[in-house]
Amino acid sequence: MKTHWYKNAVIYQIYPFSFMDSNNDGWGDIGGIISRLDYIKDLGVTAIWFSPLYKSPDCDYGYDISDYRDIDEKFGTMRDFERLLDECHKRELKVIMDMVINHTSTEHPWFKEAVSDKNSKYRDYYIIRQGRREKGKLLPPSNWASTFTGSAWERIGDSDEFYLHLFCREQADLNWENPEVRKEMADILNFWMDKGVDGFRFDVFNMFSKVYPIRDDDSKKTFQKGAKFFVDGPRMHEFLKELSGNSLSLYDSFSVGESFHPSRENALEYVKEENRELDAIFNFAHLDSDNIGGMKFFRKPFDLLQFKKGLFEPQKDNYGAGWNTLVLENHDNPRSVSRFGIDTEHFRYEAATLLAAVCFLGFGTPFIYMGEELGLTNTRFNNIDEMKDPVSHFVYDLMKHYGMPGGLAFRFIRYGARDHARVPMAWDGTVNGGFNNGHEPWQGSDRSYRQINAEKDLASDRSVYRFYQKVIRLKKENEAAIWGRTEEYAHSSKKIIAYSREYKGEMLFVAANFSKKNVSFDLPEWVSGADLLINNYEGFDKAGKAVSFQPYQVLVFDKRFD
Ligand code: TEU
Repeated sequence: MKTHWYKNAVIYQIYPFSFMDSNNDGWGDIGGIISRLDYIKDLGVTAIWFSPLYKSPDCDYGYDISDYRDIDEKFGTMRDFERLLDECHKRELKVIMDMVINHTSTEHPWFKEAVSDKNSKYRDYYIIRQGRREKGKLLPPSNWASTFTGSAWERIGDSDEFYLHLFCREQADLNWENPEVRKEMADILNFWMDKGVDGFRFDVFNMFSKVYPIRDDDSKKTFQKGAKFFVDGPRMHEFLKELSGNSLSLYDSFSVGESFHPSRENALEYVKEENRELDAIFNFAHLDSDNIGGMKFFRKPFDLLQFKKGLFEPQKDNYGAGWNTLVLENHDNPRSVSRFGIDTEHFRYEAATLLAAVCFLGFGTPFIYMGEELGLTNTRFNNIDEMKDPVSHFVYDLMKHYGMPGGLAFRFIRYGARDHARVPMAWDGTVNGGFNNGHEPWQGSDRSYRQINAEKDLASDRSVYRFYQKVIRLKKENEAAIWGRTEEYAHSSKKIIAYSREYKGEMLFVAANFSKKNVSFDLPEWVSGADLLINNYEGFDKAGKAVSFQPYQVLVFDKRFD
């Protein structure tokens, strides 16, 4: 019986490589996570989403799985995982696992057998096609491009055949047309839910279905060659309904999908409750408001109107039909307080608290990425070799390949790199920020943990963590904050973001100045006499209905109209 617990939940994401290293080998691990569960519980969150913990050769740091039913030894054992599950549930923290089933690692036994035995049943677990010969040259089956640069096809040995990989060449796409593959996936989900896991985050779910027969993409304008043949494919809704029917709907589970450039129509269809596909999906449109065309490395001046459109559109579309998610950071994005044109140096606390209130009091379930609750900033990497993410290196090499000087290419990469989210967590000012007892971490950081860390923040009277506790408590206890319809105000303002949440005669009003200068904004009539619940400054300057908002000031009011 589904209780829809996620509708009144706040979810915390852990990237296990970088959270806490309990055996001092430089890699975060399950023992380390267990040692910090009270820190997470005290924040007030309801559930933890763990990025992949499964066996993986780490070409894409866990998002290339070689065994879906086992834990990678660097994180611990299956026994350790069961202890983690137990410790979480003891603290009434639900556990959400990351499920990467658009592709497997090429180290997965299925793939190894698929490419070594033409008659193996596993050959049809992947998308393997004959190459084309043009002027004697062997070309890939189609002109589809990988998301991580280059062709999406990799030749199998010296044969004329290729396998499809929409990400790294070490991540081979699964053939979801094959009912055996779909059954394998349902069985894997049930394996973990039988253990007590409460839900899943599905990696790039809307790429499962491809258009066949496979052919070239002749579109002139596309963000990725072939996308029209593998994004929101023709059998997506059928596959999700089947997966839900054979697994998710059999448990009180929660399912959230990471979508890859979904159409607005499909984004709604995936989450419509009557469709029984997914409970929610991630929408990232607002996170492209400081880059060109969704390419995080190509910076542009922050556009608050684009940010607001990306934040509010899904709230309006999904209200009354499905559920929504609210996210600013994850393991694929730089730190939010270091983006969006924010003057981080002078207003890190104000901006970090503004982002939390403005984003998480919207309609939907908030997702907080580890360290966001401390207002952690981007890392000052000195050169590309200090970065571990394959995408940073792929794009850096590509820029150099097209003649861009290394220094310039590095500056582009540094702005939008995923690496910023993957440096060790800053717990205190000791060696490696308290991530471990001194062993060099798998991914180095820039020692800013000496200034910004959990210990310092919790001891401060301007604590981002404590502000998050307040916002999370309001989000979980205020009916309008949970169930309310969102109505946007100041739609065309390039400095002010404001909206109300209305539910059964209760109104919440959130207003903020998303700039580094004072801005005056008239509060709506109905706000007069409302209770002020949140203010990230001491007091506020009001004359009549006009409030002079200080840089990155956010105010949250509540009013009951009985
Ligand atoms: O991300 C999919 C995705 O779209 C991002 O990779 C995005 O393209 C990337 O950040 C480009 O900068 C998911 C996972 O979240 C990501 O960590 C994996 O690398 C990817 O899928 C492949 O599994």
